[in-house]
Amino acid sequence: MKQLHKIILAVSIGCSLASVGTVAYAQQPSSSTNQAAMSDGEIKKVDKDAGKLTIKHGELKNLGMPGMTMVFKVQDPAMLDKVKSGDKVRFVADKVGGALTVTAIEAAK
Ligand SMILES: [Cu+2]
Repeated sequence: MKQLHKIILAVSIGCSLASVGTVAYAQQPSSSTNQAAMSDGEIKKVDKDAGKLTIKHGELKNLGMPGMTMVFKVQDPAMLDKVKSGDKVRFVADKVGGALTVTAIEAAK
């Protein structure tokens, strides 16, 4: 169990580094493949007990989903501390183990 925790920590550090790269890209006017994967959304609810976010999202092209308000799991519980209800965000959602999961999230500018 402790081993698993270490792996999760390592993965989330990797994610943080990846999002730093994304922020650097965001300052350039031209789009990149990195940017294309991110979708716009607005946080409607943060459920720390369940590890879930309710997001009003725009089209999710990678999932073939139109805009709607729905609940997502988060890949990393630390994401729940980064956002609050009403925040405008850019995020990446993907199917992880059959569940729609936020795999990256950042504040929208
Ligand atoms: Cu949806």
